[in-house]
Amino acid sequence: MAAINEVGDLTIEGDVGVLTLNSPPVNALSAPVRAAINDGIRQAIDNPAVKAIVLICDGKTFIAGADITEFGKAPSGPSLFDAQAMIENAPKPVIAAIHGTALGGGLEVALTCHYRVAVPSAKCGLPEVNLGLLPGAGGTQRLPRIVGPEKALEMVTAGTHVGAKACKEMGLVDELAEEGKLREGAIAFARKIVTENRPLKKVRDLNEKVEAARGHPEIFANFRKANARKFRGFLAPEYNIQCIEAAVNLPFDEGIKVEQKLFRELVTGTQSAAQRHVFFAERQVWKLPDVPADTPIIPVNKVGIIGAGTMGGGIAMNFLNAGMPVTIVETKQDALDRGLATIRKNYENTAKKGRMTMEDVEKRMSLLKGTLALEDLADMDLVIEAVFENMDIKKDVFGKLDKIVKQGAILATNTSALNIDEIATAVKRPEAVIGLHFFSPANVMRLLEVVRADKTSKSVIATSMQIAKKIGKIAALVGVCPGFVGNRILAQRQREANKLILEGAMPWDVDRVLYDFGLPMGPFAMSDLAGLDIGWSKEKSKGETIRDVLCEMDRRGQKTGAGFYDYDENRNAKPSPIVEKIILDFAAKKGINRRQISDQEILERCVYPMINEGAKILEEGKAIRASDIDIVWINGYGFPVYRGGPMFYGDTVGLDKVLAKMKEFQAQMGDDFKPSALLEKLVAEGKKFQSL
Ligand code: 3H9
Repeated sequence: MAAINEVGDLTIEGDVGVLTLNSPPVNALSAPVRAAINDGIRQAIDNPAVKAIVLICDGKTFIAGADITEFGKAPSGPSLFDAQAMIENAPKPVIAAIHGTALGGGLEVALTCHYRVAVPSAKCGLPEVNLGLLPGAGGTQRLPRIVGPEKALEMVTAGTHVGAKACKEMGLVDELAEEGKLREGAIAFARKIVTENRPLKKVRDLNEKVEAARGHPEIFANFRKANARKFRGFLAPEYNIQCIEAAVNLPFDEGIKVEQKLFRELVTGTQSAAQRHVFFAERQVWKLPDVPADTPIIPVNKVGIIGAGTMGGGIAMNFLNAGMPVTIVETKQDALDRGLATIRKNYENTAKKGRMTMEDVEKRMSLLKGTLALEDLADMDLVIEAVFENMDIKKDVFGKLDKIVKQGAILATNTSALNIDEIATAVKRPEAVIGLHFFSPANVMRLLEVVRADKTSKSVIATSMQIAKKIGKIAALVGVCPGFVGNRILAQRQREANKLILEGAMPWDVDRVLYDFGLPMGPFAMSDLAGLDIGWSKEKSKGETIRDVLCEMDRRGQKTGAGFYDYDENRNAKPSPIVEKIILDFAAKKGINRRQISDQEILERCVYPMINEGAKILEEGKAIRASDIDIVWINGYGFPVYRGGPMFYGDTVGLDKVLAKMKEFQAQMGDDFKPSALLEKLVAEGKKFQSL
C-alpha cells in the first residue's frame, strides 16, 4: 500500500490498482481529496503492472459532493476538472465502486469513470439544487447522456437520491456488487472488463439519447409548466433546466461552457448562500452547547397523549408512523371516538392516494389505544398534554399526572402560549416538564419547538431532541417566553399587517407583497384559512378590530365562504368590496387619515420587526443561535429557503440598513420599532448575526 497523501492510498492487487479515499465524514471533494484522485490515478496509469483501476472510499460513504465549506474561498490544489480529466482520459479502465451515497460532485466523478459498480444499498443523486446550485462538474451534460433528458430533468431539479437498483435499470450503474463486498466485487468486475477487452466507455461520447430529444423543445416547456408552482421564487431549478437543454442542443464541450457559466452565477449569488446556510443550520440546530453528547437518554417506548382534538390526534400520528404505541386520553367518549375516527380517516386518505397500503393503516391503528382514564398513562415513558389552552386546566392535568405517571417519565405540554415554568409548579418533579410545541397540522409540519423550562433536566432535553429525530421532525431548542420563538416573531408581523390595513393598504396588498417575497401565503389569507374565530368569542366581541367586525358578520374565513376575502365554491379567493368598505369605515371612525403605502414599506414594516424580535430573543438567550431562528421560520411558517430565514435575510439586506429603517419607523410610529440592543451592537461592530 502506498500513501498518495493524507487522504488517499493506492494498493496494487495483482493487475488492479485500488485507489482508496478516506476523508471523513463524507469524503467531500476538498483540495486533498482532489489531489489524491489526480495523483493516485496518475500513479496507477504509470504503473505497468496495473491493467484496471478501482476508485473506492473508506468510511460510511462514497464521495458525497464538493466540499461545501470551500465555496467562496480561494481555490487551491488541482481543480475537480483536472482530477476528472485524469480519470476520463486514462488509457486503462477506471471503475467507481460506490457505497453510501454518490452525490453531486461525487456522482460527477463517478460519471467520468468508465464503469460504475455499486452495492444495493447505495444511492446516487445530483442534489445541488437543494443548495441553490446546479451540478457544476459536468453532471448536467453527462447525466442526460445516460438516463435521457426527461429523467435527468427530474433528478437535477428535485435532487432526489436514487437507489442502486433503479440506477442499474437506468444504466447509471453497470453492475451491482454483493452488499458488504464492494471491494471484491469491483476488483472482479475490473478484471472482467480487462479480460473481455471492453472499451473505455466515456459518457461524454454517448450522444444517442440527447440527440433523440433535439428539436423537441416541448419537453422543456411542459416540464417548466408542470413544475411552475414548486419552483416559484427559486433560481436554481430554472438554471438546471437550461443546462439540460444545453446538453440536448449543443455539443458536449459547448454544453459544459453553459454549465460553467450558470454554475458560477449561482454559486456567487445570494440564493445559494442562503440555501447553504440552511444546510448547515439544519445540522447545527441539533447541537446543544450545555447538553453534552453523553447525557443519559431516557428510553421512550410508550407514549401517552392527553386530548384527541386536532392537535392531539396529529401528534399521535407522528409516533404511530414511527412504530411507537400511543395511548390517547379524552374526557368524553364521543370526543374520543371522533378523535380516533379522524386519525383513521387521515390514514385511509393517504392510502387512497397510494402513499400507504391498507395494511400500513391497520398496523398504525393497532398501535393506538383510546381511553377515558388518565390512570392508563401510569406506565408511559412520555406523556404529551394537548388540552385546551388554559392555565388552570393545564395545571390541573399536570397535578393529576404527577400522581399517576411513573417516576422518570417525561411530562410534556404542547402549549403554544402558556408559561411552562408556571405549569411545572403543578408537579413535584419540575425537572421532568418540557414543552413540545408541534405545529399544525402536527403530522405534516416538520418543525418542533422543544421548550426548556427553568428546571427541565438535561436528560429530558436530550431525550426530547432524540425523539424529535425519531419521528422525523427538525427540532429547535428554545426558552420560555411569550409565543416562544416562532409565534413571538409572528406577532410582530401580525401587528404591522393589522396596522397597515388601517393606515392605507388593503389585505390583498399586504398578502401579495409577502407572497411575492416567497411566503406560501400572506397573513390575511392565512387567517382566512385557519379561521378568523380562533380565540374569538361572540359574547366578548366588541367590534374593536377588523377581525371582530368580520366575525360578528359571520365572515369567519374559508369555512364560511368569506373572511378577509370572498371565496367561490372552489375556495378561490377574491378581494372583497365589503371588506374594503368595512376597513375604510373603521379607519374613518378611528380618525385615521389613510395614505398610499408602497410595497417596499409593507415588506419592511412586516419583516424588519421580525428580525429585530429575533435579535431580542438572542439577547435574552431564548434561542441558541440566529440560525436556529431561521430553522424555526423556514420549517414552521414557510419562510422562503432561498432567503435563508429571517435572520440570514437581515444579514443579506445589511443590519445597518435594517437598524436605520427601524429607527426611522420608531421616530414616525413609536416604540413598536424600538431597535434591540443586540442589533445596535452588531451594527456598531460591523458584524452580522452569522458572526455570533
Ligand atoms: C457539489 O457537489 C457541487 C458540484 O456539482 C460542483 C463543484 C464544482 N461538504 O448530513 P450529515 C458534513 S455541491 C462539506 O449529518 P448524514 C455535514 O455538515 C454538494 N461538508 O450526515 C456534517 O458535518 P457536522 C452536493 C459536508 O449521514 C457531516 O458532514 N452534495 C458535506 O445524515 C455529516 O453530515 C450534497 O449536497 C459536503 N458536501 O448524511 C450532499 N456533506 O458533523 C450533502 C456533508 O460537522 N450532504 N457534510 O455537522 C448530504 O446530503 C448528507 O450529508 C449525506 C450524509 C447524505 C451525505
